[in-house]
Amino acid sequence: MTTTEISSLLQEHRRFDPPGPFAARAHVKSEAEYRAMAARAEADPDAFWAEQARALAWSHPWTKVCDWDPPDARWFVGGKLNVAVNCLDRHLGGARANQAAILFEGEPGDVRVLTYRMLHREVCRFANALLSLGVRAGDFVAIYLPMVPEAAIAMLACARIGAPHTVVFGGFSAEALADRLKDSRARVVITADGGWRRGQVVPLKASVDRALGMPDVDSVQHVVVVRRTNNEISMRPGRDHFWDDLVAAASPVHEARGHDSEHPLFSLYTSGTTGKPKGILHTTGGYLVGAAYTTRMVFDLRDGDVFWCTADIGWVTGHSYVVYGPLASGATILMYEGAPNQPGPDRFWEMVARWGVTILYTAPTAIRAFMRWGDEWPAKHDLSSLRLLGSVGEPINPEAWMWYRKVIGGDRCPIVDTWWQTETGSIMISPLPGATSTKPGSATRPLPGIAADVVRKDGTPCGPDEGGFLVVRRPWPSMLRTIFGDHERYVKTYFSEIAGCYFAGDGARKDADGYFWIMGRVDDVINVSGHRLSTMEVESALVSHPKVAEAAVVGRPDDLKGQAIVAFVTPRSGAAAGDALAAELRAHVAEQIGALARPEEIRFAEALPKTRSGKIMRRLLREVASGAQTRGDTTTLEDQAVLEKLAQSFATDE
Ligand code: 7RM
Repeated sequence: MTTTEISSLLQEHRRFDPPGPFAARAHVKSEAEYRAMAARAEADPDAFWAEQARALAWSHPWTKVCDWDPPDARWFVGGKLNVAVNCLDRHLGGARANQAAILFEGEPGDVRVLTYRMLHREVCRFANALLSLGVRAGDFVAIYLPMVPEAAIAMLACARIGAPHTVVFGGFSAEALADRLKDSRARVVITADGGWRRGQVVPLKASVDRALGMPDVDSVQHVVVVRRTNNEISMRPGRDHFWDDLVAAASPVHEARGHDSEHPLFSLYTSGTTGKPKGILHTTGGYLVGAAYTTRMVFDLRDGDVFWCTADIGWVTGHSYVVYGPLASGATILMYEGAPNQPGPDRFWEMVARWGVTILYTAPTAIRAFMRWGDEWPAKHDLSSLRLLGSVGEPINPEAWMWYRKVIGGDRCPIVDTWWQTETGSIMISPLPGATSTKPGSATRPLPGIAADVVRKDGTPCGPDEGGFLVVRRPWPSMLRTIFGDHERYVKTYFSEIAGCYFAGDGARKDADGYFWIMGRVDDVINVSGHRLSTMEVESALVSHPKVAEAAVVGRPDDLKGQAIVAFVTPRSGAAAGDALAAELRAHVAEQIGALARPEEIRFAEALPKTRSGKIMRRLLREVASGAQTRGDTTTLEDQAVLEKLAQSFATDE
């Protein structure tokens, strides 16, 4: 955020109270109720979390709520439960059995509806199919699928048999997939022939084939292929199987057993400050307690809701609020495969009206795109089914917040701006829609049970409006347990910066009302359209190109994406800087990581500015990238004089 943006946030005084009719029916109905609940959680966290955990079905009771041996936590110790049973079997007893669990719409407009009973059968069949491939509890399974029902079915089937999944976003490249397969040592990959995106086929199976041919990708024994786009693919006999064939041969009956509360449920890779993405590991009991509790509280779920979280299952938001949280709560979810502007900019609004969506949860970057496309698109559709709106992934600017409230929510729906992370597993800071009065741009206050705070480097609390580090003082059930295969990095990244606290990597301030204003990352992580990327990751991709000698990547503020990637590149001698090389490098990054990491702008420089100790001066480059911006021209050769001058002005404090 720029200084002007921060000062405009400091002047944000608008407040919106929960609408009366909404509050009257809500789970938490008033500020007083919120305060009482938060105080109860604060006074006896174990009792509070035990109460939340009792909302789930356990096959064996826990003996201890939380075993906290900083920085290692175990939750509901000794307890056993099955996540798929909680999301499915538990709902089959009464009327919910025939209620829709998944409403699916593909990008081309094809529709499928699965009731809880149908979803349960599909999950049992696929669980048996995985067993028939030799998958056992503890084996990792990679999922590389478009947003189709099979994605949720595969996740739940893995959970059912205790095989942790690692979902890889379908927009990631073969190289990125290979890295994740190597690190997780997945035995099976579940993919599709392709997925639909803006009318084009995303050739997923071809990427899997390439990934499996890369050095050291040697753990995968089977590939399961969902037929989706019917494009031509190659199938290797013995290794590759069609989903349909496996499932046709599998029984729809599967007796699930409870898994230990601390049994790994999934790992999900996310960017940190180094080039190598880290596998964030979540476990069974605590994660599901967190996902279910927050879904109920933050989205105020009730019977009849149609919940649409627009995130892809490749991100943690898709894990917690497309699949696990809503299904554990017996909700009806809407799942959409494609782009928000295919075939037109009103695709979302047309779907909200047609499916009768009551809760919409999306990202600021999408909201800003809708704003730009114009009010006429939502205006064409009846959005009166909506009763609650949510935002996640990056700070939402007050202007977008106000637009969302007025144009989409008809000034009637509360907005929940939810702050959380892959690492936290579930929402941490958010309004309770029936209780919290909201301020545009603020995620408001921590949920009951969450001990979030803003502190100085020495761990002492910041005063009102004093910027500091966002931390969490006490463990919470859905916290990550480790970075897969690198516990030392877990300790160092999250529990070493600020003594005695979990450090989130974000800067924030609390205002005089105790409301949190998240200011963004304080590390080298950038947030592009709500997607986390590390500058190092993009730099490693750039320097792996033969024509690049050195590269430095920074984020610059972007009206639409939040941040845009700007790369400063020094070409190797003999390589000509220019549009052709820039295009080649952008394509190279897309191939190495995925299209979302493709730099918006590449600037060539004869040399990069460095400190005496040889560190690239990123802070300086950030200034250059956001200041001396030449629109449309992506390949400016940096003026060395400008860099040197700036370098001098920074040299003292970098
Ligand atoms: C859920 C998710 C996490 C990072 C986090 C923040 C930023 C997320 C908000 C937000 C301001 C929000 N997981 N972030 N939500 N910043 N307000 N409501 O996004 O692991 O992919 O990213 O995203 O910087 O640290 S994530």
